[in-house]
Parts: sequence; C-alpha cells; structure tokens
Amino acid sequence: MRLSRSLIPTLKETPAEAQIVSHRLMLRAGLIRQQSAGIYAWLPAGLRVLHNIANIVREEQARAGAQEILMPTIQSAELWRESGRYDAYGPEMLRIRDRHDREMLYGPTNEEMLTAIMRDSVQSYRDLPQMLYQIQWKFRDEVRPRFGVLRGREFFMKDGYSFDLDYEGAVESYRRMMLAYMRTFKRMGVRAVPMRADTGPIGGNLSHEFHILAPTGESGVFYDASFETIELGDDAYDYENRADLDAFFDRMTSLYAATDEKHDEAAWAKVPEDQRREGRGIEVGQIFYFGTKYSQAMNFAVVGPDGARVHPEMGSYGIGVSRLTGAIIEASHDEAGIIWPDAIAPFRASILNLRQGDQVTDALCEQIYDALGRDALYDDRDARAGEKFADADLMGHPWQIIVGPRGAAKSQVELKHRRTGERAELDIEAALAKVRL
Ligand code: P5A
Repeated sequence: MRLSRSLIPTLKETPAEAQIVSHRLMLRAGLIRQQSAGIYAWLPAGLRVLHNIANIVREEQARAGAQEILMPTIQSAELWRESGRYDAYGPEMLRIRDRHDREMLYGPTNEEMLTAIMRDSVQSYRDLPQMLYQIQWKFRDEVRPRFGVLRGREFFMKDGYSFDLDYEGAVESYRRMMLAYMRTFKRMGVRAVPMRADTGPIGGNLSHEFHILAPTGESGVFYDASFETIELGDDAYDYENRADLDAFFDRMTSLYAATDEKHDEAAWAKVPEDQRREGRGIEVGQIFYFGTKYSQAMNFAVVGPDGARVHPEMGSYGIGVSRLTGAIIEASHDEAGIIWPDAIAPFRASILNLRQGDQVTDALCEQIYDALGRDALYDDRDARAGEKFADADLMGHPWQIIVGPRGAAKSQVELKHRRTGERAELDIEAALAKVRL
C-alpha cells in the first residue's frame, strides 16, 4: 500500500484516554478508533493484523481437525431459556427486542446455539465426535470496558465446541485443543502458558486459561521455566495418536503454573528455585470441559451403540482474537512503538523514501515496491525523513527499507531490522532476499 493514499492516521500525541501501552500504540499507529465505550472500528492496518491472527487460528484449528462454521451474532432469548442461562447471565448480556416485540440478544457466546443445531442434525453416535468453531463478534456489556481491545464490549472471538459420545472422547478433544492452542500462540511469536482456572458462567469442572506473559497483564502468574522450552512440533506430538495427546497433557499439567487466584505456596516451594518464574499475564484463551450440562438441559441425545439415548459430552474453547492484537503489543514493544512478530505484522516491510520527488530515489522505491507487492507499505508521503523514521518505528513492521539519494545512485538501500535495530547497507537484491525470508 502507498501510505500517501492509505487511511493509516498515525498520531504524534499520546491520546489522553488510553491508560495502557497497547491501547496508546494502537491509537497512535492508526490501527483502531473508538466508537463507543469498549467498541472499536478497525482501520486498514489494524484489520490486517486481525486477519493475520484469525488465519493462524484457522490453520491450526484445521490441523487439529476442527471445522469452521459461522453463526449469527443475534440470538433468540428462547434458546437461552432452554439452558437456563437467560436469567442467569445477568447484565453482561445485551438484550434487544425486535419489531414484533420478540426478545433477542447479541450473543456473548454460542454453546446454546450450536447445541440446538446439533440436536437438529445429529441422531446417531456414528455422527460423533464433532469439533466445530467460528470466528465471530461477541458482545458482553462489561461493567468496566478498559485497556482498549483488551477488555472490550464488542470483541472478536474464536469459539469452538466439541461433541463426543463419552467422557474419554471428550477428554481427548480437550487435550487436542490444548495442543492446538499452544501451537497457535507459538506461531504468533508469543509465549503462552496454560493454567488451571475456574469455569464461571460457562460451567463445568475442568478448565484452563492461556496467559501471554506481559508486564502489564491483569493477573499475577507463577510458572515453571520448563514451559519456555517445551517442544510442540508434530514430531513431538501427533494429533492422531491418543498416547501422544495424553503425554502432552500430562507434561502440561505436571509443571507448575497458576494465576495469583489459584497460587499454592506449598506446591510452588517444590519447584526448583532457578526454575521459578513470576510475572504478569493476559488471558488470551480459555478452554472448558462441561460434560452434559447443555446437551441434557436442551434435550440433545443421540442413539448410542446399544440403542439407548445418550447425551453427548461437550466442551468449549475460546481464543480472544481481538484481545490478542493488544496482548501481543503489550508483550512486544519499545519506547518508539510496536515491534510486530513476523507472522502477524500488517506489512513485512516499510519502504521509506527519504527524498520524495528525486527521480532516482523515486524510481528505486517503485522498483522495490513492485517487487514486494502487498507485503510492503511504501511511505511515499511528502514528509521529513525524521517523521518517516518515527512513523515506521511506531507502526512496527519487521523491516524498514530506507532509500536516500546517495545510496540510490549506487542502487543501494539501508535495511533496518525493527526488533534488533541492526542496520546494513545492501544492494537491492540482498535487501529483498532478507525481507522475503
Ligand atoms: C469458550 C468459547 C467462552 O466464552 N464459550 C465459547 C467459552 N470463554 S471465555 O473465556 O469467556 O472467552 C474466551 C476468550 O475471549 C476473550 N474475551 C475477551 N476479549 C476482549 N474483551 C472482552 N471483554 C473479552 N471477554 C473474553 C478472552 O481472551 C477469553 O479467553
């Protein structure tokens, strides 16, 4: 994209309403704009990040065998009366009436809806197991929406649901998702640690939260340093091998990890001292096993192998897709701005033309821009070099290709790596090769 023709409204001033660094940087880098409390519009660069995150989630869900669907944001109150959650959910639910005075709501989650869809479509145990997910907007009327997209009212969530014939199957689905989540967060360039959690309004008796480590996280976290080095690849754990899933789950749950709410000093004392890590975490995902809570309440049963009716065992699995944009910035920035991990950066490189209007410099920039296509943001604005440097650091693309008239005369550019700050004078091909890697 050409910056001169893009809506990437960067700000020099720090917005007064933003208390936390990711919120400030998301506003300053022109990624989002607030529309109401906890409700944001995503501008072009911000939407690219959101899509990059969602696509990594999609790829890892597919590898784990989950199927993508899309359910509506608006749901009927009737559905929620069936499970008993319509009254129980409280003021966090945004309740709406349509023109016929029917009670509707903006979905805060979709356990009921998918249970009803399954009830209509699945009659036999032979159709199980099933694992389905969507990436869709949710609304929760949080008492205190704050910290930008970290705690919004409208937010983008990946929500997945599993249906199994029995407890063993449900546990395998749960373990499969835990592995998928660890792989998903690793691909995004951040470290996430799973921690035992309470189940809250979703219900059930087994749940883990996934926390990204960041100094500004809402929860205090305590974990064993071995989490930092666990091998997660296909060679280590294969989804198709039940023993692998069990071994993975045992490894994850045998290591100490807890938020301050669940911290256990006695167990902590048993972790070798040089392995103890304390910090703060942001919850970017949570998974739940809740058995037949919804299938029973909503009368969803299949015919089992012996002809008897069986209520399927269920779990649900959430990732805060919009929250991740803020959480990753909390984990990866410096005083100058965002430092995007490669996999989710809106652009791989910015091209900085330091002498807009100079024929040789312009021609070289155009050549690089052509070569990189949609992976590059070309700063072709009629602006001072200092402004371009500051904006490139603020926006945080992994590479900056700096093109000035002196280098351009020799077909050379300066290549800066945002994360390390390393700079090198290179000819164009060498610079392109590094950026494309
Ligand atoms: C699991 C999927 C559920 O809702 N039902 C379907 C289950 N889980 S959850 O933990 O309540 O939410 C899943 C993830 O969504 C993110 N999240 C939020 N992100 C931004 N603003 C919010 N107000 C918000 N609330 C939840 C979190 O990352 C959470 O882990």
